[in-house]
Amino acid sequence: MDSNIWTEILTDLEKRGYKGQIVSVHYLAALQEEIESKHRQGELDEEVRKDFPPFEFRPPAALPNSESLIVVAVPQPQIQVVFRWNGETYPLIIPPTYFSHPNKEMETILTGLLAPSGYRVVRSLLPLKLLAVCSGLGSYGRNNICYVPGMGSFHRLMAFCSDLPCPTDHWQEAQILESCQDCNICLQSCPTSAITTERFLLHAERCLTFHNEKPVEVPFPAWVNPSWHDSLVGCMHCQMVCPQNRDFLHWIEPGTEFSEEETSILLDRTPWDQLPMVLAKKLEQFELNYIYEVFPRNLSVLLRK
Ligand code: B12
Ligand code: SF4
Ligand code: SF4
Repeated sequence: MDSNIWTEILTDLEKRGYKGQIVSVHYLAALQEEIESKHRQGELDEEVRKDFPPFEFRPPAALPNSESLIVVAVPQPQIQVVFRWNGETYPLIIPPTYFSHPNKEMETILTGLLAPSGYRVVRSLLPLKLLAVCSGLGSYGRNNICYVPGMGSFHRLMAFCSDLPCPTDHWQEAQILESCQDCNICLQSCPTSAITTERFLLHAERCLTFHNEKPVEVPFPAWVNPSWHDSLVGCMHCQMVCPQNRDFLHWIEPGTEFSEEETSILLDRTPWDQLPMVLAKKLEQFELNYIYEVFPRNLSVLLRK
């Protein structure tokens, strides 16, 4: 009976173009141990660790009798936003995952599937790539990003706890893509040398994304070369060169456009509450309000490079 619901959920997700996997809640302990062992071995930079969300390695208080973890991958495109500045047109990329935040929508879908059988779901804050890979949903690329068949690395991961009993007990060691065995293109194209041969774990403190996701008032470290930036936030170098992403690279959805006047207001790093109402609404409409804290600084670098 429960395994029927389990199959129904995964089939329903696939019909919607998503992919999911369900594992026992007992593996929360394995996830915790894996992350903490990296900490004990001194492999996690302190500044990077401070940026981790507060992972919850226990069933959430809202669902203490959780039995399973559901991890879902939702395909995500790159978004192109156009800025007009000094008579020039600048089309800039927002990488997958920054634009759309479908967590609530997914919770509603899963609730709709589980509620008729009396089960519930609650969103869970977990190390998502590790969960996805150990559950069998995807594999790590050498660039430390998770690849899911049919989506490459262009997807958003999310996780939920549920009181739905888990009928099978599938868990595996973290896997690397087979195609990485004879390839290191991402390593060669990473401008900051965050991907190395000396260890698998990313040197996240060197990753450009770590630095260009900081608030506008934080200056870039002196070693960051302005020419390395390729996106309004984040960085696409190690994903764009990857052969496993070949089929997804051209999935670019149009975002909005900003006039010379609007671009100038953004470049001035105008505080959110002082933005003209129309511009604030436009940023909200295109979900750029989520990254407003960070992108005006990156924009200055990109328009001047
Ligand atoms: C903190 C964080 C960052 C930090 C630090 C990244 C890091 N590597 O930790 C920074 C700001 C740098 C960052 C950057 C990016 N991020 Co980020 N980030 C996160 C966050 C919040 C936590 C990640 C985490 O758990 N780190 C802890 C480390 C220890 O875990 P790990 O990276 O999985 O590392 C494991 C492996 O290295 C493994 N391992 C060790 N040795 C070996 C050896 C072998 C052979 C194998 C197979 C494995 C293995 O062990 C480690 C776990 O202990 C997640 C959201 C979430 N809740 O999970 C998003 C998340 C991982 N980020 C995401 C994205 C999209 C990005 C960027 C691509 C953004 C961009 N540039 O456009 C970059 C990618 C940079 C990169 N090359 O990895 C997506 C990834 C989606 C995907 N397809 O995988 C996530 C899941 C957000 C989401 N909801 O979708 N991110
Ligand atoms: S570029 Fe090559 S090594 Fe890097 S993740 Fe893709 S297949 Fe693996
Ligand atoms: S996101 Fe950019 S800086 Fe970070 S590992 Fe990939 S290529 Fe390197």
